[in-house]
Amino acid sequence: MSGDYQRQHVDQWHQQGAVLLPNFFSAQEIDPIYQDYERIYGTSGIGSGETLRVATDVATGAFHPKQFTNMDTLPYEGGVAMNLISLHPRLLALASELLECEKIHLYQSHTWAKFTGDADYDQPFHCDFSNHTLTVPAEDPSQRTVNFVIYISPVTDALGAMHYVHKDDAYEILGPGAVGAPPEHQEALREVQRSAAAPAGSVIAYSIDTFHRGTNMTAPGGMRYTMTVSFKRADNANIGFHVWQHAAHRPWHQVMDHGTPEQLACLGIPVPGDPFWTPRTLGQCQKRWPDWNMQAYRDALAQII
Ligand SMILES: O=C(O)CCC(=O)C(=O)O
Ligand SMILES: [Fe+2]
Repeated sequence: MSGDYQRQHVDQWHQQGAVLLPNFFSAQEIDPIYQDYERIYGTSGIGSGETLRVATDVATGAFHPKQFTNMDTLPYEGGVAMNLISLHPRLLALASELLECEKIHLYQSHTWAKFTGDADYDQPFHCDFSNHTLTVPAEDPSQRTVNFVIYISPVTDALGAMHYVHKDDAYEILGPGAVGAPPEHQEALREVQRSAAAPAGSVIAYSIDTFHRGTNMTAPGGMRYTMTVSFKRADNANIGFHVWQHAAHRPWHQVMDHGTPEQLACLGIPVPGDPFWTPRTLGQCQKRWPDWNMQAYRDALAQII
């Protein structure tokens, strides 16, 4: 890590549970991904493009299956940029820094395209732990998660920017270490909420114990393209979301053929020099992925035997 700027971000993530990183990725890095999203999801939804508001018995937003459409999981039916952004070296460096650990795993990577009118995207404040662990968020920050939302298109408040609450504000309302926000406290949390609105290429980093919520799309004909990308320490079996190995029929070659050993290690693939790599496993793996450049793995083995 270099520079005070990043140190300040790391400190803020630790102290407040969330940090917004405007323009983390350049336009050159995001443009090809935007084009893939445009091809895959289009630029308009299934409805009129007018804001949809679903009346619920709570005035504080609700989860609804319609919010969770236009999503896909790594590997993507897009180019190399789209397939490797979740494992971008700068993202990995930041996740390692935040988790205070060199060995980290990518445990979640999904796209999400939202369109005004396709759903009422307003959610109550919550922490993302109920489908990331069978337990609760750890007290030790390095046993928690780093969750990134990458903005592929600009995200304004009218385009459903995530809203979040700093830890000290949340704990003042809910009590220290709280991970749930009952309906009677939702209004108070809204009074101290912050918006994660930012340009395309920006990233919001939060964690498994950070209070946040999705907000509704109100810009007529609006669209929001994001990717959700989450990391944990490699040795943390308490956290999970996707099982990469399960998606054998998906376009893994985009990741395998272009990922570095460091990037592939974040998916659980043993690094060069790991005892997993023997002449036999090297040969069989190269046969399975003929275009994977396995030179680093071969070189490391050659040094050992
Ligand atoms: O998409 C967003 O802005 C946040 C959504 C969210 O927090 C969730 O679905 O858990
Ligand atoms: Fe969430």
